[in-house]
Amino acid sequence: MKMFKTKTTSLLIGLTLGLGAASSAYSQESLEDVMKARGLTQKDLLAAAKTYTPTGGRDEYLAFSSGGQSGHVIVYGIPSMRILKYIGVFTPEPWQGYGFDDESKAVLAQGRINGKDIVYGDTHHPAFSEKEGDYDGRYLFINDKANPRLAVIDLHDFETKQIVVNPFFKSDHGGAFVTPNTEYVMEASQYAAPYSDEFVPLEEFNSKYRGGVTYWKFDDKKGRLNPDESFTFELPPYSQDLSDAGKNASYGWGFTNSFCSERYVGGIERGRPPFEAGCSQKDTDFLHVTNWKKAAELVAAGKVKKVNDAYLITMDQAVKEGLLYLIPEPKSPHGVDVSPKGDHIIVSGKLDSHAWVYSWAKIQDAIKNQKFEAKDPYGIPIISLKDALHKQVQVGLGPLHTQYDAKECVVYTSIYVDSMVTKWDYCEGKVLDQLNIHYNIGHLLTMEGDSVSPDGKYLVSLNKLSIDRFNPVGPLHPQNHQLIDISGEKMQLLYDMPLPLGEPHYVVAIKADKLKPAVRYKSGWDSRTDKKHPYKTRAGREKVVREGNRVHVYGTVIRSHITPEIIEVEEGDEVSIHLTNLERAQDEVHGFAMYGQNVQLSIEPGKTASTTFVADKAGVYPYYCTEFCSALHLEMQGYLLVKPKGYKAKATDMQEGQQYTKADYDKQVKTNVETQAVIDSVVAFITSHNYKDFKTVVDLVTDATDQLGFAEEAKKKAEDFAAKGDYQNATLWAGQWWQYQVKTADLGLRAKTFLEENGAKKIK
Ligand code: RUQ
Ligand code: CUA
Repeated sequence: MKMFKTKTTSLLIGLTLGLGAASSAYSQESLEDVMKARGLTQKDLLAAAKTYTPTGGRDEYLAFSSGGQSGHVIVYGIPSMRILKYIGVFTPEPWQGYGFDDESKAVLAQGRINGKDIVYGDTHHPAFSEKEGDYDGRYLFINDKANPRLAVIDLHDFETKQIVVNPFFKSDHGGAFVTPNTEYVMEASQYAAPYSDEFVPLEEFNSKYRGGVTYWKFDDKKGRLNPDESFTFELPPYSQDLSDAGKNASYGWGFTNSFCSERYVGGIERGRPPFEAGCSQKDTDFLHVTNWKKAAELVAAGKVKKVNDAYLITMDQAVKEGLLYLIPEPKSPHGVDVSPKGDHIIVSGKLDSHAWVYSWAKIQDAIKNQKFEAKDPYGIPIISLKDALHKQVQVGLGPLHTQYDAKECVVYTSIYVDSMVTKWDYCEGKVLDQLNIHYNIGHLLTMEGDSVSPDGKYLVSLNKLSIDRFNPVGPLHPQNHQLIDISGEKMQLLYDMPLPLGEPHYVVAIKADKLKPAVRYKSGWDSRTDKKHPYKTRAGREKVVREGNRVHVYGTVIRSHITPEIIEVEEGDEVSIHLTNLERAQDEVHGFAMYGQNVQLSIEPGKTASTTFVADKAGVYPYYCTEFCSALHLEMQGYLLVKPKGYKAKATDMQEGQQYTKADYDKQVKTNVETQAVIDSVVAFITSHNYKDFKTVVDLVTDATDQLGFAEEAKKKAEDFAAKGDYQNATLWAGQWWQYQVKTADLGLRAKTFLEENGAKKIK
C-alpha cells in the first residue's frame, strides 16, 4: 500500500514533467517491406488508405445498423468501419444497465404483449427523424418484426426512450419509415392475422385475416410516438412488406409492397403444398399506395372510428375517400424506394431480374382521371401497370433493395442471387457498372441514401452470408458488411467488416457532424423519462429513508466511493437503491453490481439510476463499481447487510486490521504535502493558459475543484483527530485526504494534457 503511494506520487511528478516525450521506437521498415511481408498489392494499399483512420481520427459518417435478432442497434463509423456502440433497444443489455435499472425496465415493460415480457426483438429497419426530407440527427426509430413494435431512440444520448406495440398486427416488416417532417412513422404488417387476439380458423383467412399499415404520430416536442393520434389503414391479407414514405412530389403519400397476394395458406401436414409454392404463382403482386395526409385530416375531423382503442381506416372507408390504390408490381417484390425528388418509385421482384421504375406523375394522372383496370376482391381500385410504369430495367437475378446516389438518376440495387451490386441509371434505364460482393447481398446503403439529398461517396453492402471471408469461428458465422467506394465511375471494394450480433437487415448513415450527443446529464437526471429524477441526491445529502418495510437509499457515486458504503436492512424489506453520479468529467462512468440480486447499473455523469429488489434472504451482499474509474476503483465497494428479523447486535467495536501511530500519521502528511506541490504545479499550468476556452477542461477543473474541496474537509478531520491524540482516525483521514488529492491531480493532469494537445495559449 505504502509503496503504491510513493509510486503514484512519482508517477504524477513524472507525468507533470515530461508528458508526450515517448514515441521514438518506430522501426526503419519501408512500405515495400510491409507489402512484401503481408502480401499486399497496390490496390490493397489504396483501399487501406481510404478506410484507415489514424489514432484519434474521427469518421465522416455514423452508421446505425439494425442488430437483427439481438434486438439492439449497432453504431459504427464510415469509412473506418469501427464499431462505436451497441444500443439496447428490445433486449436487456447489461453494460448500459438496460433492463437492469428500474428506469429502463419501465421502457422494456412498455413492449409487453398480452401481459408477457418480450425480452428480444427481431430488428429490421432503422430510420432517422427528418426535417424537410433531410436527416436532422435527433431521433432514430426501429421496428421489431417478430413482435410488431417500434422503438424510439434519442440521439442526444443514444438511449431507447419508448417502445410501442401495434394495436392490430401480429408481426410487422415495413417499418420504420419516416415521413419528410417526421409527422408519422410507418409500420406495415407482414403475416396477415386477425386484428383481435381471439382464435380465428385459417379457413376464414380471406374474410377475417388482415394486413395493414400504421402511421404512428410523432410528437416532436415530447420526442415520443403518440398512440392516441396514430391511425392504421386496414389492408387485405396480402403479406405487406417494405414501405417508404413519399417526399417532395409524392409528399403526403406512402408506398407499401406485398407478396403472396395469392392469399395462399400452406399446411404441409394437411397435405397442402407449402406456402412457398402457393405464394409465387401469380406474375405480379400489389404495391399499396396510401394517402396519409388526407387520412390524418379525417382523423382530426373525428371521421375515423376506433377499434382496439386505436383509429382504424377500414378498406371501405379508404376506397370511398380515395385514400387507397393498388398497382401491380413484379413477382415477390421486396424493397420499394422513393427517389429523392419523390417523382419515381423503384420496386424489385425477388423472383424477377428487373427493377421496375414507376412514375409518380403517371400514377397521379390515373388517380385524377379515375382510370383503373379493375378492383381487387376487397373493392380496392387497381391502376394498370402501363398507366404507372416508367421503365423496366434488367439489373440481375434477385434484385432486392435500391439506394440513391448524389448524382441524379443514379442508383445502386442489391442483387441477391447473383451476389452483386448493380449501378444503373433509372431515368434512361441503363446499367452503368456491376461489382461482385461476397456473398448474397440483402440491403445496401449509401450515405444519407434515403433522404432528399443523398451524399453518395460510400456504399455498404449488407451480406447475408460470409462463408469463407473470415477466420472460422464455428458453424454460426458473422455477417459481412462490405465497404465500397462509389465516388468514381467504377465501384471499388474497400473493406470487409464482420458483424457478429444478429442479422443486421438495414443500416442508415448520417453525416457525423449532424449529431450533437451530450457528454453528461443534468445533475440528478432520469435519462429514460428525460426529467429530474425524483430520487436525485446531492453530495452530502445521502440518506436512507424507511417506511415500514419499504427502504429507499438516496446514494451518490464519485471517484472512488459509493455513499453509503454500508446499507443495513431487515430480511423481507423491499429495497430501492438510487445512485446519482456526481461527476461532470467526460467518460467518468460508474457501475454498480451486487451479489445475488441481478443488479448491474451504468451511472453516467449526472445520471440517477435505481434498482429495486426484495431482500428476501438474510446475509451479506457485497457491492462494487463495475467501471475501472480510477486507481482506487477496486476500493469503490460496500456491503448490503440483510439482518435476520429481530437481530440484536453482539459485537461492540470494529476489529481494526491495522493500528496507526503518530509516525504513520506524520509520514502520510508528508506525502500529502508533496502531492499538493504536484497539484499546485498543474493548477499553475492550467490557470496560466486560456483553459476557459475549452469546455472539456472547464468540466475537468470543476470536478477537480470539488475533489480538492473534499480533500480540505478530510484534512480538517485528520488534524482534529491528531490534535486529540487519536492517531488511528487521524491517519485514516489523512489517507482519505490523500485519496482526494490523487483524484484532483488525475483530473488536473487530464486537463493539462488536453490543453497541450489542443494548442492552448499561454495568457500569463
Ligand atoms: S429485409 S434483405 Cu429489409 Cu427485413 Cu430486405
Ligand atoms: Cu467507479 Cu470504479
